[in-house]
Amino acid sequence: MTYTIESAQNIFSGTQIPSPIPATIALFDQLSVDDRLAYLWYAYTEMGRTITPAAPGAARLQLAEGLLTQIKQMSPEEQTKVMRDLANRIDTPINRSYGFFSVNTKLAFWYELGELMKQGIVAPIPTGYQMSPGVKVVLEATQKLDPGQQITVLRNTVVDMGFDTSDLAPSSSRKSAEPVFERTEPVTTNVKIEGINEPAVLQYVEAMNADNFAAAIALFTANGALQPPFQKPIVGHEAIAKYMREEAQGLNMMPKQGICEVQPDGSKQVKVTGVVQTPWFGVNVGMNIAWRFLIDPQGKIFFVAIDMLASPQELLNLRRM
Ligand code: EQ3
Repeated sequence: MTYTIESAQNIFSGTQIPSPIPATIALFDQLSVDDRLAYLWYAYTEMGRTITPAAPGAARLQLAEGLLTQIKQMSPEEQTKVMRDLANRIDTPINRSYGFFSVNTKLAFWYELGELMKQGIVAPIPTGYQMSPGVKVVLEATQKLDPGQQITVLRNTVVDMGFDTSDLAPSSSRKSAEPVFERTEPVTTNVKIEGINEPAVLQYVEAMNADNFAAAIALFTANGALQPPFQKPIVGHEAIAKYMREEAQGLNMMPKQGICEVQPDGSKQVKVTGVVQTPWFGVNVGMNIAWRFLIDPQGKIFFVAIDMLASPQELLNLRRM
């Protein structure tokens, strides 16, 4: 074998031009805790004038029910403290519970808190709060992003809140099944990608668009890896399957074009660009994405990286570099 995960990470390295998303999150991270919460409030409500997320289903909200009930019963001061603690990522029992939530349950939890804030059941941004110049800078940076990038900033800041439980073993009571996202759009089958006829790539998209993760996983080598945007590779069938169940449900992948280069050892390097929709925003927000696949000589996926493109022009950038 002439490739490793490290070498695979560098295929089509020209795709990885600096994204404005981590830069915006770095600005956000420099804000004080009240400014971070206020930024999220303004960014979310501003975005909500054009696009709003779909309400999370009852099954998903049920996973956050315990925390939400506790918070509803608190005084406004205590509620504000809980939100500050979450944004400060300190070690508290509530922050640990939140830390064990899946990405989509964290989003559902904040969705519901936002609704409760609007209804006056949970404390809003403190009255008299004065927006600092720092918040204005991050809001302006956010306004320059396209909608797909804006929702990625919101998602990633929400995911990073609470206590980091990655080094803690979840108790068995915390291993709740991930509720499904109901698909409202018909599933795209018979995928066609201009310039690509590699079966593993076409079958990958078909399986993912049907939430058939077993079929998608079967396309990977046993030591294969999937690298989500801005993350390290997730290696092996079991880890990839867990990740897909938690984070890839209900996605609508619309790859458009690609290139495939056969290497001397028979492996193939494939780059595909296109648009992905999340069930949270459906057809209203498209994210411009590149997939970089390394297919082994037997036609199995050894590696796939998913990159958020810096601009729509990058959709047409299939150059090697
Ligand atoms: C209440 C309020 C407003 C104020 C308070 O002060 C603080 C907070 C946090 C508040 C609430 C904020 C809320 C409710 C934010 C909600 C944000 C949402 C719902 C964001 C959702 C974003 C979803 C995204 C960006 C999904 C992206 C998915 C991608 C790119 C999938 C890629 C994949 C592909 C294409 C594959 O092939 C393999 C799998 C993989 C998942 C990697």
